[in-house]
Amino acid sequence: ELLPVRRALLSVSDKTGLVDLGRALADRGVELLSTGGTAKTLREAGLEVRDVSEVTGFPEMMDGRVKTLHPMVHGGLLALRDNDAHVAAMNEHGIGPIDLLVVNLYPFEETVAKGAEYATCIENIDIGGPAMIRAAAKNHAFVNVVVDVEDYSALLDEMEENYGKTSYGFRQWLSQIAYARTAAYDAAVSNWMADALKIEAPRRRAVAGTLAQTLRYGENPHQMAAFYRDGSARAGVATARQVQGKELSYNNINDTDAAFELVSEFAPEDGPAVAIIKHANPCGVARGETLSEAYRKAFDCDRTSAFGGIVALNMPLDVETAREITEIFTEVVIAPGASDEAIAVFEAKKNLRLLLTDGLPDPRDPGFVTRQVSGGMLVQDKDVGHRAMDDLKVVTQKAPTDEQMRDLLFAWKVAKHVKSNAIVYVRQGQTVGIGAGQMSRVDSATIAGVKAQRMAEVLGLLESPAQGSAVASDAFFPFPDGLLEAAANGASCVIQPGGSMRDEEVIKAADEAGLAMVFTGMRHFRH
Ligand code: 93A
Repeated sequence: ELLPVRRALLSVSDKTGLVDLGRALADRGVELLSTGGTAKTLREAGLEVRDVSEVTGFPEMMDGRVKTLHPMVHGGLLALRDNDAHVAAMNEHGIGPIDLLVVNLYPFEETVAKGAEYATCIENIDIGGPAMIRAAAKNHAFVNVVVDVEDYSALLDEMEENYGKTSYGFRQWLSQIAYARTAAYDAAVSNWMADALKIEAPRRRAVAGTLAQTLRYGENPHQMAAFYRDGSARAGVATARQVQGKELSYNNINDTDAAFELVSEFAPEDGPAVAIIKHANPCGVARGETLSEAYRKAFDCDRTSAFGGIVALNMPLDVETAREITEIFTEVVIAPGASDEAIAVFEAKKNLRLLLTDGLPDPRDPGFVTRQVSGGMLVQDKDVGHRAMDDLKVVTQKAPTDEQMRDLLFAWKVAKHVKSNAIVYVRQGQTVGIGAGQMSRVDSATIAGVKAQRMAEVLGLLESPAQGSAVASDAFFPFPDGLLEAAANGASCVIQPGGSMRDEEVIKAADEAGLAMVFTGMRHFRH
């Protein structure tokens, strides 16, 4: 699988590092082929180069639009070296194999960024370059393709390590990068045209993924929207079967995803769990002895908000839970399966959307999260951070009891799925107050307390269910005030990352308030 590099074709718009690369290759005895400007630069540096036009027998023509688009080039890139017919074709037509392609494309993105005119942008759409890149990348069994100046050194290192040869794994790695480049390039062209033509329909935009559904509208009715699948097999809203109900809306898809990702934090082996989501935040999460008990407890946390919510279950929907759910208006139910009787109960509610998946997603499966900002996007790892009992550090005089510990970990898992600043009160496997998305952590603690008070009123409880609760904070308390607010609302134990400059002050306040507190050493911001 180690193959020597004998012949290279270099055709680059950005000449950075070109001469050094050309010289290093020439020193290894690699024959260099090149297009006009690239050949000129190499020759001026005293290197020996063959013109592609000599190889093709055609001059570069039409302002360079046609220079490498020729069987002498593409045959050399695409021929399978271990295929008799391919080798015979090469011999018959005098096609020499090309083992290394170094291309960087016409600077289309830069040209657009400079505000160039339409015709100039069009001229900067590279055709021959991507054609060669895609050919070489397809034939990575034999061919190396480098599309980024940054990767010149990796190529030379690989050749250095292997006495002028490259490995199959290395060529595969280059190939993946190459296709990412051509995909991004064409996406840039399409999006530039969409802007130039003022095409707004999202279903015509080039994004990575396949169009799954053109949505009726986006977050609001005046916004157009579409749903793309990225091809991953993860159990979730993108791969679920819709058993019944109206078409999913943009907000449904977003909320259903939030609901299912949250409930999947609770392994079915540890018992039934239910999450109810409104506006991408949970308004109730609970465990129960049975699924219907878990649903009832999740619903009780905030009955008002649960109206029109999205319900996610960590185990197949049963008939009792189905009956409970249909007692109020619910937008979507998602579960890893359902019994026939449960499905029959839902049939009476024609609008209720029921989505069934094959199992739960693994909350620790790695992945990426992207977010659009003007002029680009942010990409980060999915938050797969996880804390178990052993990772927690007790920092107060009091240590949590076993029961408190269970509630703390439960609250911590929920807090990970609540928009920051997140404060979550939990008692006996049931959220009893959730404060989400506030700019101040103290306000989140207050709101969660108000929610708990309202739960007491709605259910006719004698005291706030936050009395004696476990409280989770998604990030550290920068001052004691947020913690004291939680204590005032009845919290008896606390889970939070720790790591504030004022940790000592906060710990002291916890001790004085008689709280047990544990540090996770890990934060779960979610914005
Ligand atoms: O105009 S093209 O689309 N037609 C081609 O046949 C072709 N072959 C290479 N552009 C083509 N190229 C591009 O020319 C390469 O992708 C590279 O960006 C550039 C290098 O040209 P030069 O060597 O003349 O500077």
